Amino acid sequence: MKDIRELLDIEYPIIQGGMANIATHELAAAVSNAGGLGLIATGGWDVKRVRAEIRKTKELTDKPFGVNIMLMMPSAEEISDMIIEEGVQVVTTGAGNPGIYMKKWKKAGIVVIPVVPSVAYAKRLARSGADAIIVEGTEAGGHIGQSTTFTLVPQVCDVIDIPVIAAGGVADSRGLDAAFVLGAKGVQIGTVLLASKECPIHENYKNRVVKAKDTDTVVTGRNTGAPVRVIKNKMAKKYLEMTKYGDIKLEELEVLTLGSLKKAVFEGDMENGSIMAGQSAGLVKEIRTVKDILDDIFKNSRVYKGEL
Ligand code: TUI
Repeated sequence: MKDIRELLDIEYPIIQGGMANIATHELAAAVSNAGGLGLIATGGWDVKRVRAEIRKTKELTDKPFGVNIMLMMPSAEEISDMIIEEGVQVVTTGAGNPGIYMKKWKKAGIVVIPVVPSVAYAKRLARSGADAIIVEGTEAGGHIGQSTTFTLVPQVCDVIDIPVIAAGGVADSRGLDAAFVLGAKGVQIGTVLLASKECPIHENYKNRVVKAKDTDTVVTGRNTGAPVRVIKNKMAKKYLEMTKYGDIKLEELEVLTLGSLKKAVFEGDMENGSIMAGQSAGLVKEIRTVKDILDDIFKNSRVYKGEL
């Protein structure tokens, strides 16, 4: 099986999560320049904005980077063509089935890595020609599935023969080691990067992640089919109240979710904003540079020191 560092032409087997409104060219370029795979998010953006982000990233790094396509977005199809025009080398997908785009991306030589929350989706997408699979446990921030990273990663490793990348709960070298022991060949990180100097979010958001305890996140929308993990606040309580009876439309929730995410990201509104973050927020203790975060994860890894 191909090493994902070789597959992606990167130094560390660490991929950045495609966080909507957060994973801009600044963050993507910083992660790629630090030796991981940076990603530009697309959630909430139109094709023009994503193209501009791709071009700015190319100016900031000559290392490989990718685009994460949030498949629930109306602009997903247009973006799926634009990334071919722009010569993007890697695509990760989330919140849906990328099957219909797979053929044209593969034909264009793009490395395709879907994010999935279950064994069934992992199997289906491996069969459709994915190059690797990101298996995301329910510890992750944002839109999530039900199973934990600890149980999901080995179950997926047992049934597919392409590299598995673990996501959800990884914020340090112990997380990377645990993922590798479970059979993963790489990790995706998001929450720990929220608390990075280069992350273009409001300082209040970064500080809230640093302050978070183990029990500070909550999952909204479990009963509506769109579960989203956020840090508990007034907004999360309101959201839980609104979705109590599961009779609200998914589209309405999407607008509410992305709108309130912007409040947290740009205005630093920690009461009415949606502060998406994973359970690993409890592990994040300070704001560091992206390079310090990646060096720390990789260089302290016992797997890479040959101790495990
Ligand atoms: O996509 C994510 N995380 C996200 S997306 C996001 S923005 C958002 N906007 C509005 C409402 C909700 C979220 C914030 N965080 N992670 C990857 C992920 N993919 N998690 C779960 C899935 C998933 C779900 C269903 C993947 C495939 C899938 O298949 C469904 C199908 O129909 O095939």
